Amino acid sequence: MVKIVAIGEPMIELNAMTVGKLRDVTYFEKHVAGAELNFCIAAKVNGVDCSLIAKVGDDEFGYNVIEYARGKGVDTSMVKVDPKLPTAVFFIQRGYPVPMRSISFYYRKGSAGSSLSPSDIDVSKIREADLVHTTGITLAISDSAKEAAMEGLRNSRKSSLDTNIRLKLWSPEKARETLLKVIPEVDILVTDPDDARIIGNVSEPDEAFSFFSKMGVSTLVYKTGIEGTYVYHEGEKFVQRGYHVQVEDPTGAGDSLSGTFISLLLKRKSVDYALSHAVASATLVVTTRGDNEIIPDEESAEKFLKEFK
Ligand code: CKP
Ligand code: MG
Repeated sequence: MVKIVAIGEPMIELNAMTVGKLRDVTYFEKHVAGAELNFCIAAKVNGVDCSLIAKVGDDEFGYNVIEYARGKGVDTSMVKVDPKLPTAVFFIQRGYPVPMRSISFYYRKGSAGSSLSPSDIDVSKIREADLVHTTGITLAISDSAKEAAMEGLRNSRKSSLDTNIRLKLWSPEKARETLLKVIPEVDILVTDPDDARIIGNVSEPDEAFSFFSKMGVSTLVYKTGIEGTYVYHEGEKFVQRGYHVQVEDPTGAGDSLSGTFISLLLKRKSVDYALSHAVASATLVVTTRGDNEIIPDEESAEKFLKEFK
């Protein structure tokens, strides 16, 4: 059975029910999110077991995260409950100032999740896994979480990283410095032109592949939005165009794309199949609030690809 271990902070998402400035929003809808948990859910929906290594607070939101993740079939046996620190929360402002875009406002400083450290990493579980996944968010939230993620990557048989640079969490310089150190540990890299510009001053897909492959990356997933997602894998280049849909909230689309693509690749599906399903998944995620509820299984993604033009 193929198995993934993901390392990162799950969070409670409070998503604005209406478009506009958060100060004017009255109603928020609660979801459970966090990049690595979203990734795990996408893997599980696609039939790949996923365990999350994380910490939450001993509070209602912490138990909400654990019960939700468990309900989605994610293995939470390595999610620890911190007796003192709170579960992190973030709010999503939608459609302002740019229509169809969202902005996240974090309440995560000093959270249980950011206190994750190498002692929370069970190296034997890491060595057993087919793949270890993390993101630039875990590298940014604290030094101890970064060390935990590094411990996971270093001991993995195979690894993937989504650069996910959040400039609210660190400066471009710090992001660049850290990611240049971490990327050489990674087999599959997921990134986009904004992040690639920060890391290597590159933006064109071929240029980005040349830059990252020199750092040891063997597979590159390069997301350029509606224009398409590129994959460079075993000497071949693949591209899947995006689909025009009504955007409600794009948050989580990247994680559903990477979780779907990587889990299907681990299941030995073809790159074309995995990539088209990944884009189908991301397309559905942007049509609704919440990061992971709408991620399609293989059969539904097939239906999407057949019927939605
Ligand atoms: O890159 P994505 O939009 O797929 O990531 C969304 C997640 O972990 C979201 O759930 C949020 O909690 C976060 O990224 C984050 O920390 O920004
Ligand atoms: Mg992303």
